[in-house]
Amino acid sequence: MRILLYNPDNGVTRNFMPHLWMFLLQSLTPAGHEVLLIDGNAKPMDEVQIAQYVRDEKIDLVGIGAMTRMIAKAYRIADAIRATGVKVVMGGPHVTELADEALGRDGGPRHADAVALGEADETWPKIVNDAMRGELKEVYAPVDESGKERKPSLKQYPVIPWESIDLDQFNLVPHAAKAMLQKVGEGWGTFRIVPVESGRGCPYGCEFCTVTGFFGDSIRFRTNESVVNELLLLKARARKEKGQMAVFFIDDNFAINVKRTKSLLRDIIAAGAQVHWVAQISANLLRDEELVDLIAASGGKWIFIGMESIDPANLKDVNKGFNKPGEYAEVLERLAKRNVYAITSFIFGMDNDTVGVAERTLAQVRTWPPGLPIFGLLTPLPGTPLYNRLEVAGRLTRRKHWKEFIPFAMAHTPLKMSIAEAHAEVKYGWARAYSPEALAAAVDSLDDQPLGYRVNIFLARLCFRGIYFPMMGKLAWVKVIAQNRRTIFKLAKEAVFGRGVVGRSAGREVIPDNAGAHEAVREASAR
Ligand code: B12
Ligand code: SF4
Repeated sequence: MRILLYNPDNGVTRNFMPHLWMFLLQSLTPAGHEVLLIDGNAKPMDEVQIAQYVRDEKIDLVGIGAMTRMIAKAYRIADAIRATGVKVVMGGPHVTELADEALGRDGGPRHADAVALGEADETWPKIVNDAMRGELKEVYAPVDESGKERKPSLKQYPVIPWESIDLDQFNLVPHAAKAMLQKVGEGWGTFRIVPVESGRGCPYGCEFCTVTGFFGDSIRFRTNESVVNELLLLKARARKEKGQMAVFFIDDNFAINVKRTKSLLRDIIAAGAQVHWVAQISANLLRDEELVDLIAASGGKWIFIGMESIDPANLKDVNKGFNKPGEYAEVLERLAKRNVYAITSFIFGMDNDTVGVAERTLAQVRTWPPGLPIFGLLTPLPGTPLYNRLEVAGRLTRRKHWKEFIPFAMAHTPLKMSIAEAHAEVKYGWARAYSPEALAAAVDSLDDQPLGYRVNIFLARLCFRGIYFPMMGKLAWVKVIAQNRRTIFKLAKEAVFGRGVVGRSAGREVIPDNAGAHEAVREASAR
């Protein structure tokens, strides 16, 4: 069969990284089938185009995976494909929780011929074989022979053939610049961020998160050897094509078992398998100095920390009391000392939030080493304890918010402010944290570091700005470059002429109170 695996775009920003499930299922497909991959973020297609593609390419089976926020698009694409007579299987966190919705058993229209519940590592080969025989079932659950739920072990992890997979659609370097950039340094003709998992599961059970329910609270790991070999494969490919390969360890909590993480990082160093990497680690696990040393030595550059709130009452409400806002600064300093920086994620609209929460949060952020703060709204995802609590309390304002996805929009009423006020807080957070002045201050706060670090923080901030202020067209980029021309000029001057007299500035990011932020706020209001 010719099988297409498709991941819809989220309709707002382009993902910087492809989705692991596609490569994983491709590697787990029984021999004798051809598997094509399309990530809608890299190759946007509408319903008419996908239907045409399926016909032109003579596709026999389509697999679609989607998070809740892309499910409406996923259903539309599935409908268009099914209308051509080709069967559609859906999987991923959303349909696992709401299989009846996808199968049209909840009174609504049917979108999928079959649904794979939970982790599909072991069910995917069965699905392909059943489809081949024309005996596709409606629901595939990861169970053992006696019908008991079984979480796949990661000890026999498949080898993803990174050396030969077509990764053209995932190159972050513009096509026009490829040939020229191949000659720069070790080569920058391609730059890709590739998802790699080293383990699954998180026992913490935060109220808003689907992970503990989906992957279970039993944590499973790949062998160090299999992870190290994967990194070596990625490095070899980057070298061969005169490009760069960075890795996002997508484990929910990369250091959930600190002993194991240290042993993996040591093995990576010993094998010379270091690549630049990003991972998600909760703040409580970053108290360990030796772990942070190993993170830096093994290539760790950015750590994503789900801080969520600076208010302990909020954290307790969502079962994340293990986060201690009092130690955030210390944790971030510990990382920054090794030139590792943090993506700090905050959620507004929590039950104890009041108007002004964004400014209170930013006041703390400004005292920390420069990083990439991101702001979202508390979102009741189906199947989470949060969803159930809000439903029982009658607080959901859009019970099926995923049917009409709106970015940065609440689906329930917060307790101590209105929905509109919560939206305004998020807007304020993004506008202030990513204003030209804030970007300049972040760069200046690294004045005692080599140019590369300052360019890195500047570029990363520009890209992250696009999460809230989508920069999809050339015009949007021109505008943002013009707004940040002073910082760009300063960095360019230093690159050409070297550095003059440099004095370390205030040490940390100090953002002028009002200057310039108005411009960004105006832009935010215009969205
Ligand atoms: C990496 C990641 C991201 C990346 C982007 C995704 C990417 N390019 O990889 C980044 C960091 C950008 C991101 C952002 C967000 N993420 Co995210 N992310 C993850 C994370 C940590 C890993 C995903 C992964 O690769 N897992 C490993 C693979 C193997 O698992 P899997 O994808 O579930 O696939 C398995 C099964 O689901 C199934 N399967 C999946 N698809 C299909 C399709 C078919 C046909 C079949 C048969 C089977 C199948 O088989 C696979 C193998 O077992 C997950 C948590 C997690 N551990 O999964 C959250 C997760 C997916 N994210 C989540 C959320 C909420 C978000 C955000 C909306 C957060 C926010 N508020 O901004 C954003 C939005 C992203 C966007 N662009 O729209 C939620 C989604 C819950 C939901 N119901 O939708 C998750 C589950 C985490 C959570 N807190 O609950 N995320
Ligand atoms: S620590 Fe992260 S992955 Fe684990 S339950 Fe909490 S939010 Fe989810």
